[in-house]
Amino acid sequence: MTPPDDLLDELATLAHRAAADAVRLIHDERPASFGVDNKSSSTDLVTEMDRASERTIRSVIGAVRPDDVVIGEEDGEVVPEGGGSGVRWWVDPIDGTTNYVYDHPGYNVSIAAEVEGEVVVGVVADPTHGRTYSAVVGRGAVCDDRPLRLGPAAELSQCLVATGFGYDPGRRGRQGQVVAELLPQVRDIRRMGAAALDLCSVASGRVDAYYEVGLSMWDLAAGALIATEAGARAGTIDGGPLHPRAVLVAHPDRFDELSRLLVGLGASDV
Ligand code: LIP
Repeated sequence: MTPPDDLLDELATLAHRAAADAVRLIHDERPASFGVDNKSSSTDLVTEMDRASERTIRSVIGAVRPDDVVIGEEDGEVVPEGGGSGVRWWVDPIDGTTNYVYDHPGYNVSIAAEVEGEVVVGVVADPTHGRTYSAVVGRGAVCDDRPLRLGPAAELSQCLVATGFGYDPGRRGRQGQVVAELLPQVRDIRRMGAAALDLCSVASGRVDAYYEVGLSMWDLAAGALIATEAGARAGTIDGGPLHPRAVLVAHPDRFDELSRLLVGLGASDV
């Protein structure tokens, strides 16, 4: 059941404020240098700015809604005393950290609010392109103030498809083999290095579809709501309900055909 409008309004306002404060920190006030560490592999980066951004977001949310659960990429799940309010936040403080380290366009701040297990608000702030994508469940999706709505589906051979790769060298090799088989069958591939931006690119028609394996919910939650509120279908590569393990987001008229192709290429088995 959709939450009451006043709660949706409060969560949306808070998500926008937290994202704006985080963008100010990581982009507008970007320092000349900052600490960079590795996580799961030598190519899986985290910076002091990821951590500072998440602290900022947690502070903004906590000041207004101290009883909410916040799950962030860097500091994990923090459950307040008493077990929480039923509202849970998914936070990727810098989605596309490698892009951020190299100052390459496309890194973003991704914040989603979930009520009783349903994502109802999503904000993705993309400062290098000067855009903020957002959606509230049942109210559609926008890029800044411009409504987002998918147009007609492109033929599969004319689809521009975004994807991403994991950090494990072996998995990356297998994912590269899938791309090599896919490439001749679609218009082209885009690898933008940030899942939330890939999802918002489907919503805004900058790509026709996006698939990726091995995401986390904080990569996915906000962008998937924005894409579905813009008219896209979001699910797993094999056509199941949306799950971070193997994501496919595409025009509803092209989803099944692309799913069959990707399943046949072993895209979800890498
Ligand atoms: C990134 C994702 C991207 C994926 C990268 C990385 P992070 O998230 O947004 O789609 O391909 O490997 O996982 O780690 O930069 O927040």
